[in-house]
Amino acid sequence: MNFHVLTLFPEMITQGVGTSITGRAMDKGLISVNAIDIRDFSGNKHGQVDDYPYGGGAGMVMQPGPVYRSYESVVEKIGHKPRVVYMTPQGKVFNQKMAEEFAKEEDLVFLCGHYEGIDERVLDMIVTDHVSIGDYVLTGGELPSMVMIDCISRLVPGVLHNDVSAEFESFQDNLLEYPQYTRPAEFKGVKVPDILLSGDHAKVDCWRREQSLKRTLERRPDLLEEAMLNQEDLKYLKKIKLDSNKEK
Ligand code: 6GU
Repeated sequence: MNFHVLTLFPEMITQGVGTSITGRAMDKGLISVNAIDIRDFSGNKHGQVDDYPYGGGAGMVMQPGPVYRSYESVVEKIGHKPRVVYMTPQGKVFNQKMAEEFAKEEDLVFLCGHYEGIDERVLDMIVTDHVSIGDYVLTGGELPSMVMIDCISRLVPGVLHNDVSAEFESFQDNLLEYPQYTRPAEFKGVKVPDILLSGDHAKVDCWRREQSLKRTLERRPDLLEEAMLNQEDLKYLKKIKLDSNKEK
């Protein structure tokens, strides 16, 4: 999968994504990350890419020309018109389901804005998706694009070890992960739950399922609405809800 990032801060992208699991995926050729400096397409010797807003007001607006030409350079390189994701707090809020959709693309372009935004005309011409990463305001689209690249990359076959990739299934299931433990078996007087040392895999699986259910009920009850729950799950949830009512 090939990510193309249109940005005024290309080193931020290459530094951020070049490390850890995404960095290894790049080395293995499973993904590529191409950070394109919009300033290289300014068309003037000063490298200016922004100007005052028509109608007045604070700040500067990114001009349409450099953005458009940087986009064209990608189209020329790949030979077709890709999906273009504009990173903006006004977009649809990113989630795992959207990541799975985007992971189907061979090429994906991220457009990162700065200053007070980008001239609306070029957005209308090239952007296919407006995406936000949450309800808070950041200084630019670089960190959000890295968040999306990280999340989408781990869905690309081979990027994660196969036994790890099952891990994300549980978010798909809309349940939170169960707690994990490793050695030592006792830490500052706190023991690892006995069941995990029992060697009884069926009991371990059952305990883990219950922990996931309990955690999701306590921390993200909204997720349970969408979760695929069987009779056993429902029985367990009923029981812990009753227990917590008794405490009150
Ligand atoms: Cl995608 N961009 C910016 N600038 N701020 C954000 C955001 C995106 N998502 C949340 N806040």
